[in-house]
Amino acid sequence: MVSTAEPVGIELPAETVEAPRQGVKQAAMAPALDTPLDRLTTNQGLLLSDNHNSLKAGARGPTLLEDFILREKITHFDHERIPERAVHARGAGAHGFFEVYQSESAITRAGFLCDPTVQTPVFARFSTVAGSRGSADTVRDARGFAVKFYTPEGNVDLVGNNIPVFFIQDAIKFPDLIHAVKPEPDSEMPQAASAHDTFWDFATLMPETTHMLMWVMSDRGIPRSLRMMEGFGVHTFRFVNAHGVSSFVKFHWKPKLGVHALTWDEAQALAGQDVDFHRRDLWEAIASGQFPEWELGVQVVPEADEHRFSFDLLDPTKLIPEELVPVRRIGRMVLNRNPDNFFAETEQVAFHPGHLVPGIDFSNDPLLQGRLFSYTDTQLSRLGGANFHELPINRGVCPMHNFQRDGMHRQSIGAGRVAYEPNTLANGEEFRVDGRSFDPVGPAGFTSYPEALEPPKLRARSASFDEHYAQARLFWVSQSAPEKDHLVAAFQFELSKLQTPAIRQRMVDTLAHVDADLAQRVAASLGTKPPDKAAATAWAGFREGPVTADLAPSAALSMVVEKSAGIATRKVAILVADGVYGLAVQAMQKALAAAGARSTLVGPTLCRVLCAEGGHMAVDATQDNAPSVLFDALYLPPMAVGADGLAGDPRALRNVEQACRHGKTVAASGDSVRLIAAAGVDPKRAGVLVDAADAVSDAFLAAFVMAMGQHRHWGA
Ligand code: HDE
Repeated sequence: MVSTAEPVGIELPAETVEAPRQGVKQAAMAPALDTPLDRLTTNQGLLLSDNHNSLKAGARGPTLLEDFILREKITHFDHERIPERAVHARGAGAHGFFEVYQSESAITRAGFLCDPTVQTPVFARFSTVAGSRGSADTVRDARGFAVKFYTPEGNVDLVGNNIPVFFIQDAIKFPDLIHAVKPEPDSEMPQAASAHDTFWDFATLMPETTHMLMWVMSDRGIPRSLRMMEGFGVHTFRFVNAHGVSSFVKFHWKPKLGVHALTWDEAQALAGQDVDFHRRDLWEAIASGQFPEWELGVQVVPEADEHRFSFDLLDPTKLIPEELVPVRRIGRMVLNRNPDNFFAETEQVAFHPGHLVPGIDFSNDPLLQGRLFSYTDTQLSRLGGANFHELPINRGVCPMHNFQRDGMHRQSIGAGRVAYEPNTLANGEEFRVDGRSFDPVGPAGFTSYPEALEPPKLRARSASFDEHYAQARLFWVSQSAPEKDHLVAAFQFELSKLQTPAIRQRMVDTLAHVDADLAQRVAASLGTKPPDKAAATAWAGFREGPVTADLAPSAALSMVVEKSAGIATRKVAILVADGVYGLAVQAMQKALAAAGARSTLVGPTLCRVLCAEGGHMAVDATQDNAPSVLFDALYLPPMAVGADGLAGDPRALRNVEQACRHGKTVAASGDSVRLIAAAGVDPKRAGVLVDAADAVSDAFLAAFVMAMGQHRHWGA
């Protein structure tokens, strides 16, 4: 296995890539002038003598049209923006690598899944769905989880989400879904939020959305970190091995740091306190060498078992419970390099579920089939033409050759007179195999899986897609009590924002099909009539199907941490002020660093604080610019008795109260213990650790680390 000590990124082909016969070259990027970085030039390379003043008729006179330097600079600026993605506009990306643990040749002939000695470069992009490019990271939404593998056989894109199912079953409903969730067209409100009438109007009229609604309203809709999300390919794909044997496959990404969420209150505060919360978290983790890691898992279903489930494998509103088909972890992805340029890489990267290599193929999932059209099409308007595959971030690492030519922003220079096939002129001699002038490469080439079809042509949906509630119920019964509370609160919040009471009623009636208790709890604060299952059946009757037997609760669907996932990369605020015991602070910092966590000294101001032992301590942030929502835990170190400490600082009290309300670990030592009660928090509350001693003991430090590893403490 190749060592991972050094960061591995994409090695883009810098020089000419010679095609087999007809010479296609990457454009030779004229390195004519090696301009030193301390000089400026125009885009044509003309050295500038002044970059501060435009050309004028007299120092106080009008600017001259002649000023081609001003015009070039401003014209370029005027055209800096490209259309943002229609969905998933807000995102963050990173480079890294993928490696398979052992050859998976028994199930697929995809080269990058068959050779454990190879590290495949990847670029991953995570995103929200509904918000525009500048919207907040922490809104309630599904998250995109897209990975581009640069393999020697061609690029493979796994374009998934952090939720294993989707809202709709057929691609033809996608524009409706997105128009419903996006800001309403007259007012362009609300931004990056599903809590408005049009979304719930659509959702309640489309009962197939119910399962995904459960996931989005759960804590999965507000991840703690992009590094702490699962990823899912959602659709059923196909693997095909070298013998042509096909099996169905669902893809999973399992994060090494576990799956964790924010609280809704925290998520809303963060949308103001740090709109870039997730992007910054990913960037800082990679920059500090704490590389995020996921394992790639697969659920493989032999073709013969296609119909053995109570749901249809082709229905993207259903998952395969891990209890029925275990997830086998086959490799790992490490993200170890931040982009050099957000626009060139994260913004211009173009994913497409149809980017694949021999050994991977599609199922007939009607949502997936529609996506196979959409992704190239969208790049044409977003990236301005048909040559987006030549942008450095999209270029493959394998040779590429065909006779497509020209178009906007073409970069490769196709030499020679031949741009058609068959031909006899490309090589100066006749070259023909089976009447073609290219080598069809036999089994090495991609061939679609020859699935037998007997299709009447019709617009219809399979009756096997008709059941919409059993897996929504499975999700509900698989949640822990606090997760259920959060889910109920999320439905209540979203539905309370609606202006049309009838939509609210439709949703609680729909929830009655999922679980009576859930529906009643959601309805309780909304002033609706009691949930009425029959009413939902009446208006949703056109899609009502048989309700299958309940599935057993699935532990994999809950995010509750049963054993400590460790605290690596977690952030702790240590609140300091004049009179702090510096030795206690140092002991805590050391213990946190040993566990891989990061600490920030938060002071009343940015001025250094006086230590009880004498001397000073520098601070990193202030009570104003670093509120508790930016951290996973708080520590209140001991203060010299008589020092004002933090007890008189309302900001510190607010941070303590907020951190406890958000279920975080809060510890206090010595005189600072009184802050807990002063903040209105019961010192016996779960997750609160107090120790009257001025010196922190090893046992106290260990207890703090252990408590943080639980992520949250929901007890009172
Ligand atoms: Fe997408 N989707 N999508 N989608 N999607 C796009 O492509 C689309 C769907 C997903 O970081 C767009 O390049 C249709 C499911 C991700 O760049 C667009 C349908 C899943 C990303 C598009 C779906 C996804 C996109 C917008 C229904 C989870 C961001 C920009 C038939 C499995 C990729 C772009 C990135 C992006 C269309 C449904 C995931 C418009 C028509 C299901 C992660 O082409």
